[in-house]
Amino acid sequence: MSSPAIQWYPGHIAKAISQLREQLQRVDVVIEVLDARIPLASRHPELGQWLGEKPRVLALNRVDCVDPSALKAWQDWFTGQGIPVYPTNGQSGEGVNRLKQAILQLGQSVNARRQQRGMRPRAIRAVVVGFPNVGKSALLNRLLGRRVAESAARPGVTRQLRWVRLGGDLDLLDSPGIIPPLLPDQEAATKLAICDDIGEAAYTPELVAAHFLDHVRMVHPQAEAILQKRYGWSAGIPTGEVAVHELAERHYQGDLERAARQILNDYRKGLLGPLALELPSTPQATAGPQE
Ligand SMILES: Nc1nc2c(ncn2[C@@H]2O[C@H](COP(=O)(O)OP(=O)(O)OP(=O)(O)O)[C@@H](O)[C@H]2O)c(=O)[nH]1
Ligand SMILES: [Mg+2]
Repeated sequence: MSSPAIQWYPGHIAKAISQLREQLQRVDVVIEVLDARIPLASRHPELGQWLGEKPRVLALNRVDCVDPSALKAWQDWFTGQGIPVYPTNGQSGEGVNRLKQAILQLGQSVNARRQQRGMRPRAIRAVVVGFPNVGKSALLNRLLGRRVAESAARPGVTRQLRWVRLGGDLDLLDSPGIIPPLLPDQEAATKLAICDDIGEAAYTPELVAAHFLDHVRMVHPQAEAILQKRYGWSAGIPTGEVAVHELAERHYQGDLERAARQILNDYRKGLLGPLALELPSTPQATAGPQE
């Protein structure tokens, strides 16, 4: 039996997209925030078209969740395409100063033009844009050095666009996570589910956790020992599905959903180590659970 496809498009997202496109006229610089574990799956395919020539920087957030070699590979990959990329940690603030300098630098031309016209300089206006739960609001707080926007570990926290103006050199617009109405690439959609970058109502945790285990065992063979130790699995568990069943039987009276949630939450909290789910040089496609 095949499972329903992963789709998640709550009403506030459609509204946010139209408001965002309106507000873009008022913005000098766009900060596109990606999840460093899945930089391709967490990239909005239409954003480039909406932005046109608008200056933008890319924040590769959650750097603590990927190993340094994966981070380097992605930095090289984006830089090779002429896209300035800044690795950040919205929680600790790592990398945020460099990001801020890049934003101010890109916005400089605004004040140069104003000066030519005899006008006083004004704060640079930037917006944080990206998929749900990638850390946009956390980054905004770090960029402003104050906790002004709500930021929490679930997708869909920010519901409305909101300008934050603190009278400094940077005005920031926080925006709700956006996502396309349809996710034709279900492999990518599964990665969004694994990373908690899409609403929980959109997927079945058992299928997603099983797929996560299969994927990790394939691309990170060194994680096998960590998984065995944490979950008490013996060597030779054939598939992720069997592994989820095994954990459910042993710890959760056969409750597959609870076992699956434990595995996914462990990964999301970094308890399984830093594990990138996408690398620029490896094939992205493996069979997802929805196929
Ligand atoms: N480990 C880690 N956690 C982070 C990082 N940046 C943000 N977080 C956490 O991720 C969670 C989501 O952050 P938010 O700032 O609410 O994300 P958002 O993109 O604004 O989410 P929505 O408003 O729901 O779209 C929070 O618990 C943050 O503390 C990071 O770089 N590393
Ligand atoms: Mg937010």
